[in-house]
Amino acid sequence: MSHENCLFCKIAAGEVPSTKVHEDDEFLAFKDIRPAAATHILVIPRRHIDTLSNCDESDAPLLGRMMVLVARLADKLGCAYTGGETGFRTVINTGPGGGQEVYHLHAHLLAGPRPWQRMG
Ligand code: DGP
Repeated sequence: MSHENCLFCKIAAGEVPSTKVHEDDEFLAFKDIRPAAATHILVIPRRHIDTLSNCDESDAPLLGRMMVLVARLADKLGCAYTGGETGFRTVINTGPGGGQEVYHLHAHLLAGPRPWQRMG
């Protein structure tokens, strides 16, 4: 998918609305429109990278900073691992076989009960 038609590029540019939880010069984090857990945030680089499989060594610093940001956001959102039963999941779906729907690199930050665990 080209940069011009990329949904997450449009979200990063503010052309498509989102519920932001963080933004800086390099990254944006916003709530997933289809939450699969009580906390479900997407962390994206502003720069268009389609998929993790197309990253190389030159992307390593960005990927490292992205993972550190995920951890800092987990702190901020109150779901960091601080002992006991606390903690969160980080998922990067890659390609159709990995369930990737949006071809702009993003990390899912998920924490808390899944919707079906909160029912009843
Ligand atoms: P993935 O399968 O890893 O490509 O996940 C893409 C996620 O993006 C999926 O959980 C739903 C979310 N999503 C799709 N469209 C939108 C949108 O317009 N806004 C927001 N906030 N999230 C979206």
